[in-house]
Order: sequence, then C-alpha cells, then structure tokens
Amino acid sequence: MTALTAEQKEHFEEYGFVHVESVFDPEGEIDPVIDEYAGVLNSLAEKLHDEGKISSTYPDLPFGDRVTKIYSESGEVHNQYFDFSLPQAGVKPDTPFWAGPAVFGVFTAPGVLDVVESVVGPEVYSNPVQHVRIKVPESVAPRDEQGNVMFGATPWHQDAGVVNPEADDTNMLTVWFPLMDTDAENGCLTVVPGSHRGELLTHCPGYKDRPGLQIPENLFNIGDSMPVPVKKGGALLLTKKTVHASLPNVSDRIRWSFDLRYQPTGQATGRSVFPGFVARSASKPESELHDANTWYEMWKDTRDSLAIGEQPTFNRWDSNDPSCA
Ligand SMILES: O=C(O)CCC(=O)C(=O)O
Ligand SMILES: [Fe+2]
Repeated sequence: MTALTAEQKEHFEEYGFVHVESVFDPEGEIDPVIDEYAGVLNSLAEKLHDEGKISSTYPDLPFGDRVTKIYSESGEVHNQYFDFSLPQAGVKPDTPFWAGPAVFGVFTAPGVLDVVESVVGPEVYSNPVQHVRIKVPESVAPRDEQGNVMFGATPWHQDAGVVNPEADDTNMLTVWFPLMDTDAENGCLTVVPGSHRGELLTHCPGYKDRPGLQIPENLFNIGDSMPVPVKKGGALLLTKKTVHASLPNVSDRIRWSFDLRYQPTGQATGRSVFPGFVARSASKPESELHDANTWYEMWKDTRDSLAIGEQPTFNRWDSNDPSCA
C-alpha cells in the first residue's frame, strides 16, 4: 500500500493540498488511457469530417496536435465527446460521453485508491463529479463572440461550491492528475495554501462575463497563490474548500488532465442524479465495482433518463449577491 506518508498527510491538513509524485504508473496505467482516447478522437475526427466541419481527419498527427487542429479548424471545443460525466444542463439522448475500460482502470487503480484511502478511510466511493479536461493552446483555441477563449483557464473556486449543499458535510477529496507533464506554461493548477481553513466563499455565476462560477478576487488572498506543476504519474490532492484555479495554456502543446473525486461511502455526493460507485470497501468487498461496462451502463442510463425527464441544477449561487457586483 502506497498511502500518503505522515509528512504528506500533515502538508495536506495544514495547507489544504498536497502534490504526490508517483500515484499512477505512467506506462501501465496512464498510457492505456491515452491509447483509448486516440480512438475516441479518431471517431470525432471522422464525424466532423463527414459533417464538413474539418477538411481532413488529420490521421497522422499525434493526439495533442490532432485535437488542437480539430478544435481550431472546427471553431468548437468538443470536450463533451471525451468526458466521463454529463453536462449540467441540456442533456439529450445523443449527448456524447466516454466511460471506457482504460478510464475506469485509472479510476480504480490501486495506487490512487491507496492514497485516497489515507484521506477518506477504508470505505471509498467514487463521487460522480469528475471531468477530463483537454485545453488546447490559447493562441489557436476557439473563442466565443466576446473573444474569450472557450474552455480556457478555470476561474477561482472551491470544489464545495460547485456541488449541491447536501454535500456540505461530505468529506469530498479532489484528485487532479495530468496525462502529460503540466507546468505554469501549459496551464497547471494554482492553489491558495491554507484557504481550506476558511468558510465556503461566495461563488458568482457569470462573474466578469466568464461562464461558470467564480469567487471574486477580493474574497481571498490571491497574493498567496502558487502554481503546482504536476508530471505524468503524479497527482494533486485538494480539499473541497481549497481555493484554486488553473492558469491559461500559453504553451504550444495541449494541457490534458483528469479531475476525480472520492469520499466515504454513504455520504451525499452533491449531484445525486449522477452515478457513483463503491471503489474500495474493507467491510464489504463484494460491494466494489470492478466491471467497466457496468459503469458505462450507469452513465448511459442516467443520460437516457435525464434526456426525457427534468434536469436538476447543481448551482446554489446568485449573481445578484452583493459580493458579485
Ligand atoms: O483542470 C482545471 O482546469 C480545473 C480543475 C479543477 O478545478 C478541479 O480539479 O477541481
Ligand atoms: Fe476545482
């Protein structure tokens, strides 16, 4: 078991984050995910080519250059095609998502579960608030009508702020890790050490015309923030109250990461209509999910029922809050 060392645990408790250098086996666990996504990108390329949105499928380009070329030429960000979660609104019967076996393998890799267990305890649940994020270089990224990069840097937030209040007492742990080396140039995360000791701060929807939620910069000590470069195989752990953001990708390569969340089994996930699963259980090993296809089916069933039913909101915030002015 490669649990957190006492020193890493102390750092996590003191500062609200810890960078762990070897959590995954880069070749044995991360490369199969990259290979699996190469197939997903190929299907996307063929679809967009059939639709006349790109002039070639760019079959000979490596993943990063290929996805960059495709996003740039089509003028659209197609991240939902790769994501293993559904959008927060507008789910349709054909909303794409990817919940493949190599992805499931990394969610349940022994190394990450060992690390997670040292924070959340022996009953480990995979919380369904989870994303893959592919960020192409800002210089060529698609932009919206206001000229803002689509799917660029992530604004300041706490992860507790993006789930429903029912999860306010949940011990939710964020595990962020890249599929390739990240640094300040290609847009790694930046964290505010010690910010987890404070309250849940006000998040403003659509603040300064940026989509999503953002904590206004006067509500925390932005001057204390520090970028945390993470290499392939490593991970960054965050508490649900640690204030963090990501830097813009000003490099000429993609920035590609997973952010997963785990918690003790039985606590609220904050997005109860999305499917989680028991990833590890000391008391009831038979409750653990080991079948990737079952996981895929759970997301598919969720998509199919949300597409015809009422869609919940995961947002507790009000853009008219005085702090958002
Ligand atoms: O990768 C990003 O840009 C943001 C990730 C994030 O906020 C998270 O993992 O909680
Ligand atoms: Fe986050």
